[in-house]
Amino acid sequence: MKRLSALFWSLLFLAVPVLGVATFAVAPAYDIWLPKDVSEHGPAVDGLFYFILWLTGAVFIATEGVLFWFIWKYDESKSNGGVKYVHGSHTLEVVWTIIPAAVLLFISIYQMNTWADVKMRRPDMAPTVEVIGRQFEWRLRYPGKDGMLGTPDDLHLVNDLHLPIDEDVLIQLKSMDVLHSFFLPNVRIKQDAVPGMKIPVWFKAREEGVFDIVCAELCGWGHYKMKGRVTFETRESFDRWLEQKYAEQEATQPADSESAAVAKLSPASLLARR
Ligand SMILES: [Cu+2]
Repeated sequence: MKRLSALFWSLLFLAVPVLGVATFAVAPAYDIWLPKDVSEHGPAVDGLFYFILWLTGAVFIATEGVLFWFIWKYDESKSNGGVKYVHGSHTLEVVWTIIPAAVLLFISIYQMNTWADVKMRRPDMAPTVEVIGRQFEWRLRYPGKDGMLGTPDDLHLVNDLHLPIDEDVLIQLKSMDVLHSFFLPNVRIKQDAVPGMKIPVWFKAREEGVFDIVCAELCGWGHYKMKGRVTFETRESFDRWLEQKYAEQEATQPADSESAAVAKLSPASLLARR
């Protein structure tokens, strides 16, 4: 009976690494693995992800294997008498403190270049578009004909982001209310939108397509529906699209240019345009 119980518990613990590894192995076949990447820096980010996954995976399998082996080998039925208590091993503790510390130090140095590319080496250019998180939508503002944000000729849109491929794009990210997280899984971009801050986000998309914009921060009751869409397209069709949206917006403006400017700035007109 005791032998049976040892068998049960050791196999149960062995099932954790076996099923865990199996899940990872079949995930790509069921299309629940990383989403398609179409960005320039994506391979570097994915490379880091896989490196850390393999490293932690190996440690996970080793520790789970040891756990299984100890439960299997040292079960009570095979015990010959009392338990011997030991005080611990100073050497062992030093070793298993220094090894993880060294590994963490290595990872922090190894990832620095990728981090700098994604978060520090900002391209020297004016923002392509301003993205404003708001419960529960993504508001977009493109600079108008004057190429400057914050002027009366800005183009206002909601949830329908378009960006050109094969060139750097710079997004100015803001939040109108609470913390949101601007997540573009297909270009490996995730950045918190923080109230009161203008945060630059940049990347280069390399393929055309329509992908999701997701909010990755639980931002309120409607968080689940805070979904937009990003369309990556060639420069020519991006310019054509901008032109068309601009004309659509102009068509809905009052004829008088001064009242048009005022209307664009008032919150009531922003709401009306939704
Ligand atoms: Cu949100």
